[in-house]
Amino acid sequence: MAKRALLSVSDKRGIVKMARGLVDLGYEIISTGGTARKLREGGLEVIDVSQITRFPEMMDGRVKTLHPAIHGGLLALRDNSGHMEQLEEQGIKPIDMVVVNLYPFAETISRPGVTLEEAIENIDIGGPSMIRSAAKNYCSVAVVTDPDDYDKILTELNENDGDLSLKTRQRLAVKAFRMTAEYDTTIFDYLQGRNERDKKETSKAKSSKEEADIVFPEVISLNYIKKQDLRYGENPHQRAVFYRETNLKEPSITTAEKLHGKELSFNNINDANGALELVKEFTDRPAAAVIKHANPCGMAVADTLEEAYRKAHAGDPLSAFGSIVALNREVSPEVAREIAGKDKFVEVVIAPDYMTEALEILKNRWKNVRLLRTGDLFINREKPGYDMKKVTGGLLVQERDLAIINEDDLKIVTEVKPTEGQLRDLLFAWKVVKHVKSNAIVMAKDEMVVGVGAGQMSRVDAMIIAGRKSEGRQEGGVVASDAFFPFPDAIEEAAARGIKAIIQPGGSIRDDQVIEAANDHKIAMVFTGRRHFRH
Ligand code: 93A
Repeated sequence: MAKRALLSVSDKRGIVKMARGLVDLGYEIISTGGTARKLREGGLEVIDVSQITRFPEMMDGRVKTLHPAIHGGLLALRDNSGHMEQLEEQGIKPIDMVVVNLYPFAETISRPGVTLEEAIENIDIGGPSMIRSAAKNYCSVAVVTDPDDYDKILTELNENDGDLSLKTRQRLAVKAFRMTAEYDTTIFDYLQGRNERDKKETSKAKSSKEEADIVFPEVISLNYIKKQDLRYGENPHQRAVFYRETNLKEPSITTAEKLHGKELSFNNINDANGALELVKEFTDRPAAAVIKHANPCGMAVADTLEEAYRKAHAGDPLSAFGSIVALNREVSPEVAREIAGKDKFVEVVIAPDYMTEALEILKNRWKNVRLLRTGDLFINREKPGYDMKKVTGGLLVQERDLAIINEDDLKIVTEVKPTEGQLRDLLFAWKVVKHVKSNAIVMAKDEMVVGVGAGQMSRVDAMIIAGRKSEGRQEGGVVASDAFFPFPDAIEEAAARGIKAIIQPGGSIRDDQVIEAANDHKIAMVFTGRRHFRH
């Protein structure tokens, strides 16, 4: 009996050549309206789906292939005599291959001004159904969903007497299920986003301070798709893979495009993520972050990106060797020259974009440096997604820490008030300290980080380390502490270093002693009422 292939494609690229290849191998071709027309124009003989189903294509094509004559032919187990007898009884012939791609939903919704009706009409039902039927029965049926695979498939069919190996069919099935999962996720995202918009339009507009809606599902299911294999994990003896979250619509380390350099490692990705998330916090000024082991060792904002990077590097030049650099503006040749300076070594640069000459400078300086482009940076505060932390046998899930404060949220608790320059530096340091592992202390001066104490088990140690890092440069500067001071000892340390203002959440039972120590040393202190642990 001749083999049968069902071809039904919206993207008609390469379909005539594919069909001709199948016909040459002795396949009969079954096809839907537009695809059949295209194939006939290409001079091929085609059986219409309506001949198989004995039903016309109905309701503007909404129902064309949704029929037992199609799905029976796809789903019947060839080695199950019961299944095969039932096919015979109903006069259904097996279908050995489907070549299907879907209504272009993603393209449709990305068109400006698209209506809900247009979007809904582009939700493909029959296509995914055939793809899933064929993929479920991959032991006997081949499912081809990607026009880029046609040539490879034809080659294998020709080498193999018109058959594909079981391994190939399985690979195609996996690809197919991945594709339909992504397709449905796009629909889900779009409709959910619309529902949220509709809700907002009918109710009062939300103030920017109000938090985004967040749903914690009862069961966490497939929202991650494999992006790439990694050479290894945090250490060479750990195997590892990088997954992409399908729901997040925001520039991130997962959407960044690699323009140059070696493969990204597990640690590169983690560090570049930390660097990028930090500079994303600063939209109104050019900002540069220098990251080592997921903690900032340098960070600055300035009037120009070049100046911001220069200050960020100067924050801790020793630690900056082998760092990951993130920038929140396009990289100019001047900035590239500054990054590529003598005695410097950078592992990764991540930025919204690069001027051509800037790219050349960095590529020529280091053959292996990874250069990543993100496009314009923003934080999607409406749909920020989750933050997750793996524990053995479980998963902790929380909202992302996107809290922001401004001057009005601060409570001055000391006799001395911060000056305007100190206030600016306090708010700057507060944004940075959120991105430092706890216990965290950031010393800053003139919108530049001069010392960081990260990941300490006691706050006073974090202060001592930040002080040592900023030796001689912190005089007259400010301190940010990610959580309250349990004792006044860290204030004494800050005072000994010439610190003039401190920002911290407050809320310790010894706040009065802490404030008293600040008053004694003429240090201005402000409370934020909110802490930023990060572990
Ligand atoms: O509207 S549908 O969901 N109903 C169906 O029964 C059906 N069968 C195939 N869409 C359906 N298709 C899709 O039509 C395929 O997935 C393919 O994208 C498209 C091909 O239509 P045509 O051959 O008429 O261009």
